[in-house]
Amino acid sequence: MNGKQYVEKVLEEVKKRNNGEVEFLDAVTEVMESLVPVFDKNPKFIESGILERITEPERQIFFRVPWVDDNGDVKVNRGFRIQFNSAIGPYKGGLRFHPTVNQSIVKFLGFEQIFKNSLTGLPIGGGKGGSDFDPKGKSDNEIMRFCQSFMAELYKHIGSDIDVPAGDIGVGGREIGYLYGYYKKISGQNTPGVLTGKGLTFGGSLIRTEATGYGLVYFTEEMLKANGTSFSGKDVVISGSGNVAIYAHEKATELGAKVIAMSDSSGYIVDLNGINLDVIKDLKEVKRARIKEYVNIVKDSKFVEGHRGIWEVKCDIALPCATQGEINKDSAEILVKNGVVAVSEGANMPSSLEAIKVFQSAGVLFGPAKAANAGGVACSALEMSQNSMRLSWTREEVDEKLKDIMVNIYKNSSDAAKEYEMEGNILAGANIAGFLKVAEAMHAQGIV
Ligand code: NDP
Ligand code: 2IT
Repeated sequence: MNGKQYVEKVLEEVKKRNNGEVEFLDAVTEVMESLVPVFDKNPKFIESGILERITEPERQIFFRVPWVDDNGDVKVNRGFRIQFNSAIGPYKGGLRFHPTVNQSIVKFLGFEQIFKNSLTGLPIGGGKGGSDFDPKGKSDNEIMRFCQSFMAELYKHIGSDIDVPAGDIGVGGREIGYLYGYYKKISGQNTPGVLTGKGLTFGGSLIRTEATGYGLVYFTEEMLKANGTSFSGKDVVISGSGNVAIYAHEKATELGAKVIAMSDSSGYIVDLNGINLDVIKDLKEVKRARIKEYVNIVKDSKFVEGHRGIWEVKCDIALPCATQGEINKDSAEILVKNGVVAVSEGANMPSSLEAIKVFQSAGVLFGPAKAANAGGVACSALEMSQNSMRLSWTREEVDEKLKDIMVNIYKNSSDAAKEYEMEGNILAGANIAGFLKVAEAMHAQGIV
């Protein structure tokens, strides 16, 4: 069986077994299509059934999360943790609290995480979790009670050498604090390495908050440099206005770019003078307000309802940092028509498979999520190292390590693309480089 036949055969089985899980199947298809030449060159991976095994989670945990709201009403949400692959280290990946969370979403995120974590060069396996709980409009006490109920089940399955969750959409420093406090109480263990993204007073790492956004910009700058350009003087559009978007704005601005549009799920703002990040931080990090309030504070800015329209704002660089599926084929065509030079993904799977094809055939530089947004989990792994050593590195030390990791991810992805005769295709290169390390580890460990 050659590489193409093997990939087609396994893809067929995966589609049958995971029927209807659109996001998961998209993520698997994207990775597997890049791997055909890898199997032609390494038939041993076919013999040891790497694809059949890597596409099936090692363990999936679904659980009830009951909690009581401020009115005394009982609410029930569903909790998920997918322990996808432990070949190169403990399961590692975030928790997402958002009403859209379901089995397919958690599985696509966990699957992506396997390759992303491998690309960081650090010893972390792939996992992901979350709940269909909606944190919007909830009081701090409701958030705390929910986090405690969620952890009351999750704690049985995690540990600093087993599975190490962190944040994602709807889970930030506040939630990680509540989750950690309750873990400690019911497990009786003070092992900070069980969660990352912790507060700085109880084992958190400097730069973890900034890491995904900063890392995205470090990676993208490297991609731009390799193509004779840079962020300097560029107009940038960033979707979202959460953790990733805010720190992508901060670093892109530091490198001389101007961020002219940002969004939340209600709509987007445009400020051609450059969006004032202090205002955004105050609205989003402190007040947990909606982005449309920006226009009441900063004159000459505008708000447009609906989040998809943001891609109609003419820009040189687009950084999707909100959620999956936010750039479809039509949006991609508009970006290309308006002369976009680079699209680099802060969110996980923000571009549809069709949108990616539009960028690639137009020669747009494309930074795929699993490479471009790996800075967050990389810094989480640095947090785990500091926790193990019971030491903390300075801001400068962590930032330097983060930058090196992102530069290496670009280099390894670019080199792998070249080696497999797809020069310039960073998507294929990232899939191949991420896969090879995990596949070697799985092969060496036998059929488990
Ligand atoms: P946050 O919860 O901090 O922010 C999410 C942002 O995206 C908000 O502005 C939110 O708007 C917007 N958003 C969420 N869902 C939708 C939707 N369905 N339509 C439009 N806008 C939406 O999350 P993060 O910044 O942490 O995560 C953003 C993306 O980055 C996700 O894809 C995540 O998986 C990915 N990521 C995060 C990492 C991390 O370390 N945090 C690491 C790597 C990737 P609203 O407030 O209106 O919901
Ligand atoms: O998608 C991601 O990489 C994250 N949400 C970060 C995971 C982590 O463990 O820091």
